[in-house]
Amino acid sequence: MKMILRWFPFGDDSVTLEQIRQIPGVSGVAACLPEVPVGEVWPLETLTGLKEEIGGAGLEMEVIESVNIHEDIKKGLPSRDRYIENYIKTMDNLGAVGVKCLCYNFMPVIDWARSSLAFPLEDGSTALSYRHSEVLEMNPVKIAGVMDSKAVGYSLPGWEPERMGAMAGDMEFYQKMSPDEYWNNMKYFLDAVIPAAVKNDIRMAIHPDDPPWQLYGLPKVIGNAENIRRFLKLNDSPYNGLTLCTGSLGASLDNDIPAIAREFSSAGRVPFAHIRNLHHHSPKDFDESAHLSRCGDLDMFEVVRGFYEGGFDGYIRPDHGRMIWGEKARPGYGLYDRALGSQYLLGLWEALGKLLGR
Ligand code: DNO
Repeated sequence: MKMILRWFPFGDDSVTLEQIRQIPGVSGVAACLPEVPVGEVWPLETLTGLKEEIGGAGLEMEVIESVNIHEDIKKGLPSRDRYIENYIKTMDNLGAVGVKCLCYNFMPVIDWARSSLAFPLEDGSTALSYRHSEVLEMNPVKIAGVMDSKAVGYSLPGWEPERMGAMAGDMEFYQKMSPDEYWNNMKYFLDAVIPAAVKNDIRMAIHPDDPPWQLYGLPKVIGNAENIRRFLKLNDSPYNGLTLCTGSLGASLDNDIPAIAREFSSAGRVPFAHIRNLHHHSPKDFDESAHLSRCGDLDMFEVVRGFYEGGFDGYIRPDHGRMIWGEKARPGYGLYDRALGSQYLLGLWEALGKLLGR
């Protein structure tokens, strides 16, 4: 298992590589190139430079997060082949710089949704929060504006400006698409890219839908164990895997997160885990809490035990953190609370190792 943190290059992050290097037990970062428009090839020279920068700080760049999928692929349009070709070229470039895991998602139009990016918690910290009725009241175009205005000057992953222009039309397009058609489009993509994943030794890791329930009539696909099983069967290669995000899946109280972690880790299909906790006010209203079990609804010992006993040997990131100690940073991605979360998760991992042996 390797503990990493998400990091945004080219000055688009308040957190520095030097700071990340000083968090005990953190060996690398999940990097990205948000400035490359969706559908374009991630240039080898830029990736090489990025790897050198990260390596120069004593960290690894084995995970890349959010090589976003062009909407035409999700829609199944004839132009998808061109975008898939570009995706494969990007994978070849990632393979050339030693990337081992690629986290992506197949959510239509919007990546993740929250009603607040700085909801005040009782202890004076702030966190991302979700109130179902508020999210429903905002149409997706409005929510995009809200997300942007609250991002305190940082780009928000998944809310790239180029997507926003086409949003209204995309929304309409999906209203007419059947869930099976959407699944077929996913299979078409997987069957095309998995051979490139095998060739480059890059494990593909799809991120679950966040939240894991339907919004605005859009197809939602990866939200529970049954859908994950169906997804993994679409292409049975071990290179077709999952980013097991405990916060996204855990938003639904119907999901048994320790069991999900155990089942899919045992099957060898979890190259990457995002591990965080949530506190629910009702089944569809929650705040992103501190990582500790007592701060949220997930029993983090049992969650981590599920991964451990399932033989998980991928990458973990503490996912999001609250904003604490007056930090000013990209919502969810400050230094302090993620560093605390990483130490807690590493502590649980060490204890499990000593108790259970490995
Ligand atoms: C949100 C992130 C997601 C994730 C993408 C991967 O906090 O976990 O934006 O990076 O879904 O493409």
